[in-house]
Amino acid sequence: MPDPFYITTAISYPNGRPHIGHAYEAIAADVIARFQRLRGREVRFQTGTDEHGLKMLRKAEEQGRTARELADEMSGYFKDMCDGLGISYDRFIRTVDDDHHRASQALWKAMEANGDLYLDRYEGWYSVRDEAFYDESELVGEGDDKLSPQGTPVEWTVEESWFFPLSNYQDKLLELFENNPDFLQPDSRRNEMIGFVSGGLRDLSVSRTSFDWGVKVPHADGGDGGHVMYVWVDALTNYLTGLGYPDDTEMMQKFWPADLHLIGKDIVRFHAVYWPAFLMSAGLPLPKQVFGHGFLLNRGEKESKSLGNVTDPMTLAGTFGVDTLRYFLMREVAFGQDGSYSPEAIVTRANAELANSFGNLAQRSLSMIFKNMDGELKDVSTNSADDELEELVRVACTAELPREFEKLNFSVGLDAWMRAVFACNQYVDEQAPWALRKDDPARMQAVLMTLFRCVRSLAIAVRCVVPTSADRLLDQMGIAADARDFAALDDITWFAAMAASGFRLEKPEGIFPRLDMPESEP
Ligand code: ME8
Repeated sequence: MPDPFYITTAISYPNGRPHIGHAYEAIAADVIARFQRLRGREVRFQTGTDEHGLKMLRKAEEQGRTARELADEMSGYFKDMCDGLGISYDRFIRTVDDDHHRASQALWKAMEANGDLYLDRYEGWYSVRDEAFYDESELVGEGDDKLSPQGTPVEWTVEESWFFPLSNYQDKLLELFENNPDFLQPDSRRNEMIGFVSGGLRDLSVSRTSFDWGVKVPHADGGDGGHVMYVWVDALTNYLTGLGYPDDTEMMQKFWPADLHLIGKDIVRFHAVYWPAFLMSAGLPLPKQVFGHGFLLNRGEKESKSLGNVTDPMTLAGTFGVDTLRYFLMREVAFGQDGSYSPEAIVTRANAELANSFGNLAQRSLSMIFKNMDGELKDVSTNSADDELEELVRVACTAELPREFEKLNFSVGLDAWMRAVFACNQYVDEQAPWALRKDDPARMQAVLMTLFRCVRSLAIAVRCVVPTSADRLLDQMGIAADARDFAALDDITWFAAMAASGFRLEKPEGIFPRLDMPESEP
């Protein structure tokens, strides 16, 4: 049995509705989860919302309601987005969940038992937008215009706080980055963090006393001593909560350490510095990989309310189709780098690759089998042109695409897949099966059966990216629901068995419609 696989996304702040960046991360994680399932691994996939902290509290106050009311409403939109985009999560966690409070307190106690928490007074800069403490030396700008390195406002904060001795972990973290380059990827983010940690680490304030919207700090007398945890302490713990930490040792043993924390580039510090330090302190193994993906921009610009260019991802999905959006995002952007989207880019890519290439290949192949062979499948002998094409498709679907997806190089993997689609279309044009119908029906059958087999392989390989469309196609082709994974692509007996089963294709229906540019900007 292949190893189980645990993947998580960041948990989003539900202080507003989800934006395209949230959709992008959820889709990428879902593609990975589905890909690993296709490889036969037992996958656990977690996403959710990060609901505590000052950012949520302030937003709720602005709106004249409680943080819990705001969280309940907004978290629902995030869950709806995931459901609408076909995100195959096993748990949608909310940090207000009871088991999450218990897990966070258990992690706290483990760090305390290791002698790693002490009480002191915090005096320094805090950015509510980033929920982050910054050192004076990291700030940009002067006087009242001081900003965090992320460009967000900071405020001077003074309060009693528990501290975590991050400085004690500096050498261990540097060792981790040096000895285990896979721990933090891509390399550019790793280098950035090596620089940050080498510059020296200050102890981290890990509790707050000026408000109470958070997980209560467990206190020896059973109270909280007036402290709630710093929101990032509880937020990061969500990855353990979902595995039943600390009680469910079986689940922890099976899925921890996580194989992959997929996050955006702006929160690498929390995942690659704070999180491993907390885990080391608590005596828990470290995640195998943190991957900081790039940002998605709207026509090259950051979306913001002031620019008026904020796009609801569900509107985009409604306009272009969920699978089209998923395909576009995975294909267009070199994963790890920033990328850009626009309606024109989505329409151009979808029409060129999904409608005109793969969709057209599937539709014309199945239509010809339906019309010229009464939908019957025949196990007839092939020639070298047929065998070469099948080999090319086999390599693309079972070697190139999986190799690249394993490295999270989605666009490169899809490029290999697309080249195989082009090769199939070229083969159709060269073999011209429609012209063989009268003079050489046996040859026509060989060509159409070759195409049937190739379309099946291509559909199975791309299922993790466009699950609904690929499954509709495979349904039409009569491919059993439990024979749509990479193991099925290695099976050499399936076609003979299917041809012998008496299966007949019905009149096929197109899977990927041609898109028109929407009249107004979605
Ligand atoms: O950071 N393109 O929440 P969040 C791509 N609650 N990804 C983007 C993006 C964009 N334009 N904008 C944001 C938080 N993201 C914390 C996480 S995890 C224990 C706690 C990504 O709602 C961002 O990098 O601000 C992050 O990975 C995720 O969306 C949620 O961001």
